[in-house]
Amino acid sequence: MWIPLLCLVSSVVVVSAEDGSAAWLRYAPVDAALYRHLPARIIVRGNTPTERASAEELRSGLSAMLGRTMSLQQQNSMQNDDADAIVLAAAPEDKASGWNTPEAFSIDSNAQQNSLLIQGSTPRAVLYAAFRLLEEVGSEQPIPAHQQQRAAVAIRWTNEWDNPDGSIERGYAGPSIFFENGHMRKDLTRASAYARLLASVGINGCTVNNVNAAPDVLTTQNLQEFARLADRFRPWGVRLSLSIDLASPQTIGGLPTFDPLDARVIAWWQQKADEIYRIIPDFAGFTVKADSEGRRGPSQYGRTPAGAANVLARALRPHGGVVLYRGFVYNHHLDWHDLKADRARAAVDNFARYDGLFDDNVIVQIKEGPIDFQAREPVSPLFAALPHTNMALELQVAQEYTGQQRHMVWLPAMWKWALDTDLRAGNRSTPLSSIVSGHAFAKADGQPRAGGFVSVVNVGMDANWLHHPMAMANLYGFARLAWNPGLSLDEILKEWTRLTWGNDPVVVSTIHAMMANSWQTYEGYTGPNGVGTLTNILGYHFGPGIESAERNGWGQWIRADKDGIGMDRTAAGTGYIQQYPPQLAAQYESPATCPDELVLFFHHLSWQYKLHSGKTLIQSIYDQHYASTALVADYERQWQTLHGRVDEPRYQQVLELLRFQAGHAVVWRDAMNEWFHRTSGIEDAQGRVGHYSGRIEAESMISVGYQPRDVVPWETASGGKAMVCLDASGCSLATQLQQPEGFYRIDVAYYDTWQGVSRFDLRLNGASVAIWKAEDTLPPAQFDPDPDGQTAARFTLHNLYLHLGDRLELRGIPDLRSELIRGTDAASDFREYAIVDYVEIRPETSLHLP
Ligand code: GCW
Repeated sequence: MWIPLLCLVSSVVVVSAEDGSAAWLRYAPVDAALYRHLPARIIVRGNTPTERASAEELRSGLSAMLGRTMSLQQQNSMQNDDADAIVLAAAPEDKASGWNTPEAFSIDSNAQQNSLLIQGSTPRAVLYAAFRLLEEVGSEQPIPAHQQQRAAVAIRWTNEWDNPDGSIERGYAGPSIFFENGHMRKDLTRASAYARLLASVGINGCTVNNVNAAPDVLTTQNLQEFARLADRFRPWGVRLSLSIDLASPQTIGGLPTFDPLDARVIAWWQQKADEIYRIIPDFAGFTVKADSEGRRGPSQYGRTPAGAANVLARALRPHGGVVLYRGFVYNHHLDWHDLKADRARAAVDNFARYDGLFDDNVIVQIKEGPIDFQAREPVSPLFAALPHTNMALELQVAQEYTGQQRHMVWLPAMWKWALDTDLRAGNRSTPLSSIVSGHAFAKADGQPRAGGFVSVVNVGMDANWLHHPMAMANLYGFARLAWNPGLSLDEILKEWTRLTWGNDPVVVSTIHAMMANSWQTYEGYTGPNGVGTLTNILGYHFGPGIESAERNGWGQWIRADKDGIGMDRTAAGTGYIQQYPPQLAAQYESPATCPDELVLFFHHLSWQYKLHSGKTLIQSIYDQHYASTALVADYERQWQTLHGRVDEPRYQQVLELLRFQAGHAVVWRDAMNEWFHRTSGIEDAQGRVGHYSGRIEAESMISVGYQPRDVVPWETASGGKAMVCLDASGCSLATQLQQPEGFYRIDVAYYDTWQGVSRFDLRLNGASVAIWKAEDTLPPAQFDPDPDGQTAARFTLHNLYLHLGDRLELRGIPDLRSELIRGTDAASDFREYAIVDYVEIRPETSLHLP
């Protein structure tokens, strides 16, 4: 089966090496004949930095893709020399209303003159039109004779959770592109490149610092540093915004209070806003996290979110600025014993009563689910509870609970599912998309409310921005949905693929097949039936760590015991379901009408509960884990069919990540199934859980030097134990093959902890067959010194020919050097002990490409 494929691959043109930094702006050559009528001359009427950037982008992009030289001229409208030209013309921006006027553009061709007229409602809109044209050419799509587009909402922002020291909260792709050692980076080249990337998909605002804002963000000195960044953003139409600490009037203003309604505090905010606009004239506004996760807020003075937000909003209003006030306000010291306590209730409980009290330039920014970016959650009921308030949807491109840019997960599938959810507010059709675009609850004058789309992105210094090349599809998809939530997922994914990986139809269809259902697949091995991502919620949020959800104040409880699992959020339980409009509440209230994929979010069910699928809950959990890990295992094979069709460095990078994901998915599968099995006491009807063919626990191998160690939590090691080596010269584990002669695949489950670099040597009858290092370049994205669900890794060797009685030996050489902890000044005690969990020897089912 593989042979003809190899022949096919060899006939493909050689593709040049890339590092992913160009993302979807590669401007690779296209079939130029498709665009032979496109004029070679570009005329730009205006002279703002943004219009100049639009014209230059068009010139360089078209020249590169079409392989011909495009000329560029700046002309005023009087010259009227449009024949044989692409003409860019923008209306000036109205600063006062600009923040709430979605950009619009048109692209019209005039066959007689052979011209293309691009008109934008603002310079920024012209830029979007230019990028649109480039995307059409780049993806070899026809250029329509006439097209008109208008953004669904005016607020299309990213939030970057970057800290002044250069670290990024929940950042998985290297340090900040903005900050270093408490200051703005000297070299802001990457920041400019990022703004261009954002502009290319219509993002017009960027909050550049962590919502857990440093207290001194707003000092004059810092504002001057931010001004340098705003200068970099400006040509690309990206307005800079800042996360602020509501206590600033006290911490940096020297006032005795930060009570938002205190006259001195009000005056302080006004003066601060005036100062900001003197330094950054196009400043976009503030993002506010208050009274949440230990951050101080208005509740300290008995004031409301509306009271605090309006003080800020009034200070910003004369300058055209806005306040994005986050709805993520909850108590993380809840009492686990209280069956009525429920974190999911917090948003509605804390905000609904203030509906209508927020000023016009305040937007309440609400995460899509009531908890926190889990693998799946229902849509937050707060969206239906604020009909007289501007609302923005907060999503997370950063894959905090969804694989941290080490697992391939196409998140727009989740977002689209949320956007299409009809909340039935007022017993009428109100899909989430209509709410966040401001149409569902129009203002008294019939005009749509201000709406918005915001995503936490957390790009870093990794050349390709997000570490996993496929993660960039999430940034692209977020932006495209923010521009037009009506776009189809297929359209978005295929367009991203064409621009990122090329127009080869095999590439486009293969990547589509791999990614389209990857969210549901990830959900299948990490958090079934709406229970939440069963990760270590007290730490990394990456690998399995099921019971970390229970018995603490954070309220991500799953309430599992031998009888069943799930939070009871019905009227008899926490009452959360009643926060939804009546029709949706009625649907969710009974397990009989609640969709299977959400049922554990709302209900406490027995393990033997029969789902709509006809399976018992427990069997469905087992089955979903096996089915989804099998799908992940197949990604590698699918990707290998593209070898030679995409450039080698990016090919290899994705291949390695997919291999890691396949192994880590098995870690998840076994941890989850073992835990559910032990907790429920119910056998897997198919006999898989607890019975792993060919698996030999490290602790039962013939050991020289290795010693057993308990792993915490137990389910993250097979049998709850692993073997560690404390001998600098190395240790070994051996076994003799009990199976008949043939081709085998060998999987070694080991732990790759940060810092050290352990080495492994797999030997057959004394001769080395594979050598590898545990060098933590893949998992985890964050520091973890222990063997657990975050550091569990896997090495696979295919096609090893073995005979009965062969001796297989694994040598592990630990790293006992004491080093500095990466990125800190602390000396490391966290050496790496070449830790091994098990070895699996299974017959090879099909021959594998090397
Ligand atoms: O998801 C949680 C994260 C925190 C984050 C918080 C928030 C910035 O674990 O790291 O803090 O949400 O959204 O404010």
